[in-house]
Amino acid sequence: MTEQPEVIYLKDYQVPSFLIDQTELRFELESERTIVNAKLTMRRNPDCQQKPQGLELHGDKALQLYRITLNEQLLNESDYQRLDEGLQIFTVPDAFVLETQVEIHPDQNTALEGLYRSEGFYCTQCEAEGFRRITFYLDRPDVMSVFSTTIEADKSAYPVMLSNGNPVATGDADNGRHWITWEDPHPKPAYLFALVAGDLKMIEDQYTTSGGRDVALRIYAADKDLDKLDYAMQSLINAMRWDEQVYGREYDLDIYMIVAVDFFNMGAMENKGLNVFNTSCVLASPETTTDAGFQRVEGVVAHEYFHNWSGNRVTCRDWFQLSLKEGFTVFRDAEFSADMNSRTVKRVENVALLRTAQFAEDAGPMAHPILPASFIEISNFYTMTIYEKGAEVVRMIHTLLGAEAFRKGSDLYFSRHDGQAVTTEDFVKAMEDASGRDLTHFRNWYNQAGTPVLAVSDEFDAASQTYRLTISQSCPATPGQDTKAPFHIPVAIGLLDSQGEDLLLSDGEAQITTQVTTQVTTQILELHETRQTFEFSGIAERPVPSLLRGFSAPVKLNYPYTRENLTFLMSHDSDGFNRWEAAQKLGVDILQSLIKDYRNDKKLILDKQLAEAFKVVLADESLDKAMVAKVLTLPSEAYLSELAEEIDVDAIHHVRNFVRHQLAVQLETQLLSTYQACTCDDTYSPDAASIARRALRNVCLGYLLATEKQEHLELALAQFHEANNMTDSQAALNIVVHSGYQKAAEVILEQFYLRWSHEPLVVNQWLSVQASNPQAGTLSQVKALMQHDAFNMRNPNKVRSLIAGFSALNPVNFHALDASGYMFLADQVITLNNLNPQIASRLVTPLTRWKRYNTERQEMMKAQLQRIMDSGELSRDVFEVVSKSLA
Ligand code: B3K
Ligand code: ZN
Repeated sequence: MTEQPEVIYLKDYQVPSFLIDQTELRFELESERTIVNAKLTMRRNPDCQQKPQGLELHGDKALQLYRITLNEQLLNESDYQRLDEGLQIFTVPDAFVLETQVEIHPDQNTALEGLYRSEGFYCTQCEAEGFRRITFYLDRPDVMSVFSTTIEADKSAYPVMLSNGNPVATGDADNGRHWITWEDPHPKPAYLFALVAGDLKMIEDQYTTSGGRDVALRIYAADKDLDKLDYAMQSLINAMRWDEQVYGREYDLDIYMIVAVDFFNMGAMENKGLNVFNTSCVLASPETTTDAGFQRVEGVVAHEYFHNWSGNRVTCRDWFQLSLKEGFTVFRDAEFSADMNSRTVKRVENVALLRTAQFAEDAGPMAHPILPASFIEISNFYTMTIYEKGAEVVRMIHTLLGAEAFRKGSDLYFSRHDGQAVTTEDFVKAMEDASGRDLTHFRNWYNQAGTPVLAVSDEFDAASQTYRLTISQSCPATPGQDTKAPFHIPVAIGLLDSQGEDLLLSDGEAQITTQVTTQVTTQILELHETRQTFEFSGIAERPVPSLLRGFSAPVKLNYPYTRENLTFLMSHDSDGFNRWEAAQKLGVDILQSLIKDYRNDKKLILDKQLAEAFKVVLADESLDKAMVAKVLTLPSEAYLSELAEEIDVDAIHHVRNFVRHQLAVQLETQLLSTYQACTCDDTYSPDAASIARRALRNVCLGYLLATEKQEHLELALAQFHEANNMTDSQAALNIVVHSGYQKAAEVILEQFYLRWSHEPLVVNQWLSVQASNPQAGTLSQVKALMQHDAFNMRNPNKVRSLIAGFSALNPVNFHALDASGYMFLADQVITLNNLNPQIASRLVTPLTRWKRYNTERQEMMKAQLQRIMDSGELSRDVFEVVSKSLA
């Protein structure tokens, strides 16, 4: 049994007793070990009331301590002691220089935290608490220090050696070695430290900031990937310009570096001046990268760049404040992507993600507010809630204040707190101070978990020409929070007349009163109470309400729309997001009633309205093709599951396939002509219009194969063979494999692998196409693939593609009634718990949602969670997730 790990509480926060003004590091990279010398210039923190006699530093158990000196005096063993996860020095003066020397083993580091090796390169990952695996330190974000870093290594194996800031000196050493010193003038917490060394190649560009600073931009990668860096460079330049224009933020060093590594626990890391990226978020080429991949590169490059202000210049006081930098930065990168591409498409994609993954998290055992009150392992809190819901909360502030006041607020926040480690409260306060708005009630979003549910009803009084909307809010209980106070929710609405035109509404006041200043077509209703009625006068006929336009708040909204209302909104709503939303709602309504029929053994008959609505959309050439593709895509199995009271995996899968088949048969001609109309031989370009065309074409292809006609299989195979880009060839591969054409699938899977076996990122796609295959027999295929050369349990990208591809993206197979999927996942979690706890604990997620299934599945899922629990010494990461989900 695992010893009960300690729970850390926000309420216990105390300022650090000591500060580190200067940090001088020296790394000697040797083949079997690395020696780390740290020289810390320290003093007591004047803001700390206590004056402890001694000093406690963080430090991992695995650090091999060679020596410590205090003000150049060698300490002996009676002067200090090793703690479980640190070092205590019994007596220190008010100001002193502490030097330590330790040995570490990057080549044995499979957790990929601290200093480790990725395919021959050295690299680091320090957020959140990885720096303590490198040396003894005050590894907390409110201790900010100026860093100087010297790296020494073999010159031929490690010609490139990088760290934060600017290079200031370099030279040769004995035995074919060389060294370099980097200095970062900006004080920073240790989590932003980075070191990279290896035989890296780079591309270089240059950017001049609006203030006139010339910045060298360098993107480093392995030689073979050098031709896949241009898109990241262009994205970086676009992001730098955008942040100047939209937020008035300029870059603050002479050099900005990005390094691509293959072994990485997440997407990328915003280390000051030296971002380290998962190759999956930086490499892009038409032959190897899908449209989604290109957009991911653009978004992640921008996200990490934006952190330079929202995260680095102004950082977090403690890790409970994580959403301060992550929620805000996600909001910033989403707006950037919206400006670079199609705003509505970007919003639809974000909301789809939020509503499946984040809503599910908020309804599960790990539910937490965006400002959590406690944690066991902070790595478990890099969640959809902190990131995506955190971004929605910032977006709501933007909606409530308006763009101009929001910008004043962000300017005030950055200037007031530059160089500081602050809290979400400081952010909200700056927004209040700059705008004059009172956000007292709004703060509930920071402390309460769970997804609010809005129930909307309306009445129309023809005699007085009055229309009333009544909105009630509630929020389900979450762990540790049985009841919730009402939230302050901005609900953007419009009212449509019978011609589909927007009615003019008054701006500003929630309650429409006599004084009408300006008239708008979208009004923000501010909901504060459990139940509120909003009245609109001068309304001549009963309108159709368009509710929660642009998804103005992260809530579930229920209004008794008829199917006619929804098809009407699909074609008339002036809000692009809500046109899509109407299609989703229509799809959900139809699918849910068919699921009920299926479970009652009734014959399935598809309501004609769906095909008719789709036909209209397919015929309308004025529509954005990307939106047509989105509208034609039925609500996902994941979304239907999230909405279900009790998830019936098989019913959802069967019914959704049935509807797809019916639609395909009924719309075959239109689908085929749209498919052909979207065909294009131009050279690949990842611009919005081309992406839209490919998206629509591939949605049509998917439907066409659902007709089960041989001629359409031929079409898909032709696309697979002739495509000049990865988007089209991978889409064809995916469709053929998932449609159950087993023979054809085997052939093209083999061809695909032979063609791309030298491109790890493409091979990852190949793994995930197979892992997510809903056809029977996938689990044994996945097990076989684990033995394949293409798989490596130590590489998180491989694990995500194959194992999470199966457990998270293949519900019918994962939830097989013989428990084989559950047992398989538990086995992998137990193995990974030792190798890479962060990846292991992410992988458990599908099992933690057991309460959502029927008793039979519940028992089987719990049994596997229990088996993980009993499997021996668990990491804090896995322990926290498993114990909370069994509680
Ligand atoms: N800040 C990093 C995430 C670090 C995760 C540490 N377990 C990437 C990002 O959000 O930009
Ligand atoms: Zn981030």
